[in-house]
Amino acid sequence: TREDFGYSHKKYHTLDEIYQWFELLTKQYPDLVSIIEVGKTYEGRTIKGVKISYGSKNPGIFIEGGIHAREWISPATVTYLIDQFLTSTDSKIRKLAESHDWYMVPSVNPDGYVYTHEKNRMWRKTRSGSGLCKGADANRNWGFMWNSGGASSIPCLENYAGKGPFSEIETKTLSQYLASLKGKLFAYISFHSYSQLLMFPYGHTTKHLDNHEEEKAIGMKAIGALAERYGTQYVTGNIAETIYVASGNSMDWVKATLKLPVTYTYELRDKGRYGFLLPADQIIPNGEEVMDSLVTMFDEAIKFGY
Ligand code: PAY
Ligand code: ZN
Repeated sequence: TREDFGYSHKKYHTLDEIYQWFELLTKQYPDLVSIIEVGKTYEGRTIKGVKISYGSKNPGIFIEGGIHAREWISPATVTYLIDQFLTSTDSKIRKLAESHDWYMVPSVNPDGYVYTHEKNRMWRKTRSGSGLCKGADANRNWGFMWNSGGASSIPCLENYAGKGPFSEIETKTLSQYLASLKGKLFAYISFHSYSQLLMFPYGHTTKHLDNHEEEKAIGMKAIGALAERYGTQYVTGNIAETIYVASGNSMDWVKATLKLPVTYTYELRDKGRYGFLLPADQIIPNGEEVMDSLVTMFDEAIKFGY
């Protein structure tokens, strides 16, 4: 971690700070890091991430953070991972970093994230619309089995699915970017909080996927590795059986449309003591244990030929 470089993992950062740090990274690592623009927002911001690539044509992994604005540990985890992939001297992390192309986006809902910093810390949704209740749940708005359970048609509710599939410019533009990567990606990871779960699709149904057993087996190994460092206990399983039915989420669309074999949604720390307000001194330990789990996840994925 590089406090000398103006970016500390001991505190949560604003969107501007994250984007400024990206610019520094492209200057410090011009051969490895490029800024990617993966979408637009209702209020006119750009959804930005970084691509980290140590070689050409490595298998691609997309990392989604911050789809829910108040889940601050999610963007913080993604920026921690970016830093580690560039600076870690641990041989397992180096191998993981250097053998993949990483598309890493800490906040896919920047309007919401800014709103949690400036107006309402507990905001979850996007900021679209002009009615009494603004925004849609960006994790209920994707165009696969849209609004078919665990989502709402009522704009004032937290899980409002939006006016229609991809009514939100954030999900629409991000999905177009993802579709443009077809053939390059084999894995998609999204970070939420809280509950300490490692979930895989589907969310709209409890029916098992073709590779349910494989995702479950990889998930079990990954949460075992996660627990080793600090004893943090996770549970793994599909979204609908592990937390609740949730349709129109990003992961279901990715699974159904891009047909990637490795797809996981983390519900990060904690289990409710602090909930969305996880203290900043947990960013690093949380990041360390998540990295441990990713090392194992992708070691295991190879064993299944993924
Ligand atoms: O795709 O991860 C999914 C569905 C489950 C999450 C969701 O509702 O989108 C679970 C919740 C979340 O991270 O947003 C859990 C948190 C604690 C909440 O707000 O209920
Ligand atoms: Zn969430």
